[in-house]
Amino acid sequence: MGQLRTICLVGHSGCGKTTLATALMKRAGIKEQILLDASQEEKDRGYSIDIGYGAFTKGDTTVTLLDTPGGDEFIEEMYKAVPVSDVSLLVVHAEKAVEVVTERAWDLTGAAKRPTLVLVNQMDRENASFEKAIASLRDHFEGKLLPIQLPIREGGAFVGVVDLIANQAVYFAEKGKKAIPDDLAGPVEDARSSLIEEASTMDDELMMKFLEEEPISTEEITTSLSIGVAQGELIPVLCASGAEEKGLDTLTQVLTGLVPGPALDAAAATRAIVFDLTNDPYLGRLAYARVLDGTVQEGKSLVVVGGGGKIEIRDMYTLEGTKQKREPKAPAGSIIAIGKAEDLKLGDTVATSIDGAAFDMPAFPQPVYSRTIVPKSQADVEKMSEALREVSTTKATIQVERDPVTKEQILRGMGDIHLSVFIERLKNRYNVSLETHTPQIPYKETIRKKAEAKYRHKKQSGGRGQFGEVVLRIEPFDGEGGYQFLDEIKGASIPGQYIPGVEKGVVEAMEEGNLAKYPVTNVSVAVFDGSYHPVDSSELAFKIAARSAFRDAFDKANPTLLEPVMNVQVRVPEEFTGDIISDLNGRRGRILGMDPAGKITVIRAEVPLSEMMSYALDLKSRTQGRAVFQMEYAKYQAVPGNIQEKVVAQARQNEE
Ligand SMILES: Nc1nc2c(ncn2[C@@H]2O[C@H](COP(=O)(O)OP(=O)(O)OP(=O)(O)O)[C@@H](O)[C@H]2O)c(=O)[nH]1
Ligand SMILES: [Mg+2]
Repeated sequence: MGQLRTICLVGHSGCGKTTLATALMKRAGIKEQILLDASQEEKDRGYSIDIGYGAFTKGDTTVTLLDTPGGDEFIEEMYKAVPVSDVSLLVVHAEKAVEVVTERAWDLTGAAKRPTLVLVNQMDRENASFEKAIASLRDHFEGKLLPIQLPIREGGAFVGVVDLIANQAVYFAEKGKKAIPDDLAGPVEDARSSLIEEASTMDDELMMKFLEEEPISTEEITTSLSIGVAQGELIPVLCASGAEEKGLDTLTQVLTGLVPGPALDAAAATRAIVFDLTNDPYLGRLAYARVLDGTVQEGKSLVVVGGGGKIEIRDMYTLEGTKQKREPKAPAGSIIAIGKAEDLKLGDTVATSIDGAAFDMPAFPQPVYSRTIVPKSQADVEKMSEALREVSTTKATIQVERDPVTKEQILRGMGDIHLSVFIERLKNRYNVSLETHTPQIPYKETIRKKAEAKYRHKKQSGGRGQFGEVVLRIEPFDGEGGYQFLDEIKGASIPGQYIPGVEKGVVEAMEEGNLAKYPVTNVSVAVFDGSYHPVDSSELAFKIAARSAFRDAFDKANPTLLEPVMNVQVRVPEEFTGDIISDLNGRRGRILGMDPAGKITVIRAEVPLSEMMSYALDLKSRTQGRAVFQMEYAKYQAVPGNIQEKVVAQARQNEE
């Protein structure tokens, strides 16, 4: 059986990953149409949105490519692809060098100490510079970046590369020509000796030879380098042009030769990790998985580790070019797509036994941008929830939620482009049209002091009347659940059977609020007196009385608006720290701390949610996309008086 390699392409949007992956497959002899950016939204926009899957075979090695999008709002795809790849191919634009997502990709691949290769791509461009790209990489990143090639340019054209390991040139147009151009002799010698020096740190024998200046063979360098790559210690740097299909054969050789294959056991108990879900237009829901151990077979069933259900493997696919083909048997190291597996979730480990070891995927970033979504027509209302569910289960950073306070349907994502793309997808695939607007803030109401009120509900017009009188006291309450109800009736001023009615009335009044129609919280309510009528009293009458009594007491208890406050963490390059802090202050933020981490500062703050609604967009424009942030709900806190006045006035206006 042949070898398997899984390679993820990561890097900033526009560096040429999709073009490169397409060219690699084409050169490897894939005859059928290759289409990585296959979805309608990708075709319309001209960039990648989902992981693109493709595979080709070179010699006895089958290479599966995972082409990730480089747009920062689509970052989750990188979180899916990197952990299941044998090597990350970090692609860098030869004119632009290190960009924002290059940094993000570096963190994600490097943090895991995984094998990584860097490719300086688009070397055909007029102002392409391998040297500048390397300098930029070294400036940004700590790590042993080792050029294993140097580009050969003639009259501005990219015509070949010097293979520093073999110490010979490769010309794209002339097979067999191997002479290193004279003007490169010096740079080649320098680059080659640092390459050998670094490689020799991986192997004592080679180190001796290096120190004694003995001749060193291509094989010896290759062996030591691949040890360094396997450990994530050495990071080879190559150059190519995907669009002009230059440097791709050597790249493929390195990817299949230098990069270590998976040390996996095809005979062991079966285990696979589900790292991506898609809705294929022809095949329906597909769960992409990497086989970790053993062999996955059609017709056999697996279980979800940790207690999920049984999964029948009915339709299984691997890739040939970008086409799925049925595959009855996939050994460890394979990337497979499991069809008709509606029950599988992102991050599920499936195995022969429920006690199999779970494969831990890194935690996905949390969505930081929210919009309220409203169906455009009645027909959209009916299709919306199904469509939203289909789309959101495939994406960890797209979440749909109904806000319990405002009752709005909220779509969360990473930014405005991200949400627009998925709203387009809902239209294209499910014919659902949605409008979006800024979500309402889920304010709450509370009181600042103790108050009492009495309310008598009495109706005696024909037939049976209604009667109930409630006297209650409310006061601020910090205990669990934000609410407590006390029955302090002594004697029988309100008979026990009506007390549940009283509580229902209180709860209803609390849900409705009485300041700006937001729910009331942090209140203790004690009913301590009242009166009843032997014939006309009922649970309903007491409910009505209690509701009004609560409202009256609430109005007297110095009612206050509370707003949600978020725990915010911003990671910024240090030069933006001052600017970002003063901006957070301007958003009524409270800075909790600053942790410098290399060239990055992590700022921690508490900021009201109402000030964060467009932060994802504002932060990006303030820092040219170089800062990222996370936020999560922290607590509710009193709104300043002037803002409370505005919110209350707005609520009154809405009511009219
Ligand atoms: N001159 C030149 N242009 C290239 C090369 N590779 C890609 N391009 C162009 O650069 C643009 C972006 O290429 P893509 O391959 O879509 O870039 P990507 O990295 O996949 O971008 P995302 O999917 O957004 O991450 C396209 O217009 C390509 O034609 C190259 O090697 N040389
Ligand atoms: Mg792409």
